[in-house]
Amino acid sequence: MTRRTRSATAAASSTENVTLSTNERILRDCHSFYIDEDRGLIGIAQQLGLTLFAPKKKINVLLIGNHSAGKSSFINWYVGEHVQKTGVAMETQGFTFVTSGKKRESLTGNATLHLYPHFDELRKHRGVVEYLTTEISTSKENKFSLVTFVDTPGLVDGDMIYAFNVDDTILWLGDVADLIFVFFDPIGQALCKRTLNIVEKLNSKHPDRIRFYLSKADTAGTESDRQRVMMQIVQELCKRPGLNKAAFEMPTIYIPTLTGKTAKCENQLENTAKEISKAIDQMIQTTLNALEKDCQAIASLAQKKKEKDQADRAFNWKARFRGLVFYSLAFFFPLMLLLSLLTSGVGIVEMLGYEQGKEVAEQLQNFIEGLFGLVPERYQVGFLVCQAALCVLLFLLGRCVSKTRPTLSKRSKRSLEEIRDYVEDIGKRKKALYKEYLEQSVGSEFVS
Ligand SMILES: Nc1nc2c(ncn2[C@@H]2O[C@H](COP(=O)(O)OP(=O)(O)OP(=O)(O)O)[C@@H](O)[C@H]2O)c(=O)[nH]1
Ligand SMILES: [Mg+2]
Repeated sequence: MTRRTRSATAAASSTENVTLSTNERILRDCHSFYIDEDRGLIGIAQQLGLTLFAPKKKINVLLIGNHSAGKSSFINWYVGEHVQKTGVAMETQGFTFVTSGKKRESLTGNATLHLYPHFDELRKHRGVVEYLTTEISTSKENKFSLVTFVDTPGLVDGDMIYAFNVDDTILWLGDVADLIFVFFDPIGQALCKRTLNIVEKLNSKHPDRIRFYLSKADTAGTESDRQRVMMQIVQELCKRPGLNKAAFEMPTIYIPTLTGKTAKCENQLENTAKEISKAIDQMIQTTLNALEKDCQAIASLAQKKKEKDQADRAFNWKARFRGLVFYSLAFFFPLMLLLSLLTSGVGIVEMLGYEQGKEVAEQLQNFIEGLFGLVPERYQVGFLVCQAALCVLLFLLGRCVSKTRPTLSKRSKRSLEEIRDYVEDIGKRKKALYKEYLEQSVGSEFVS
């Protein structure tokens, strides 16, 4: 990277820093710790045989409900922009991701899956990609910059034919969603069997993610009408064993700008924004905690690898020693034999005229002769064969016990130390990020 491009990137990132909220910056920093090209935690962990995943930068909010329940209108309200088409007709025919970005743009299915590779599994749901779009908005309204809404087609019973398996796709999206908003409107109520079936399944799998709302509550009529509608919905829900839960809550919501006359009932629309904020806070804490855990896991793996290398080195020393013992034993007898031949048969020592050597040679010869003398003459050939076999056996055993384990090069050891220092440094930066995050809610004087 040239100096000019580097300074341009730095300038761009500092301008970005100014426009980003603290939470966005925390999540962006955490994300970059993982995916950094040179020193990303994902790459480092991979070297150590550990698989890590980059943390999310946004939460996914899945919206489901009967046709015309007000799902798309709710997204438009939260985003503060008319991103999604709304109307009494079946407006949303496929799945739409509504997310924030630098430029207002609409993406097709394939581009959407490039943007969200973790949604790639949607390809397995036949027909979905053709009905998948992404709407990018520049809005900074509410906490939209940290949310991706997933708008779904309105659910209806009967002859309606979807171009894909809508039930399975929604169930799959429920698995990857952080929040699932279920909208029941006073007209559709909870009478759509398809909606109830899906909600029941989602609720059995992710009861903590589901939130029920009575949408378009302003159209419910008088207070007593609204209560009757509520009762009917709750009754329908309670018929299902999977939805028959205690402390059932269903805030009433409506979009103020869409009400004809002044609505008479209480609007708990802010509850939705609060739920989204809570889920974002949860995600930030989970991300920071995961960062700490992942750094610890990497440091401990690096340490273990170092300890293993030390143990391997100690093992190798022992193996070499064991090998030496066995090889010495294996070569002892043939060496004796050779020396005896050299000293007696050829008489090299005498030839060379070494007086002291001659003495040693004589002793050696006596020893060998003594050794052979122990064996009766008729067994001496057999004894020699046995000795040869023993020699081969000891040699093979020596090879076996002297096998060494591979050890780390100096460079690899240094790189392990660097990894440990690096994750320690990230740990410190994570502490600073946590502090920043907590300071937003409790103030700097309470955070140590
Ligand atoms: N009075 C009133 N009308 C609403 C409210 N929310 C939505 N609407 C209207 O209800 C109709 C349907 O709204 P949509 O947002 O398109 O509903 P949807 O659930 O996305 O519908 P599908 O995409 O067809 O499933 C539109 O005409 C909206 O203007 C509300 O809170 N109060
Ligand atoms: Mg819609």
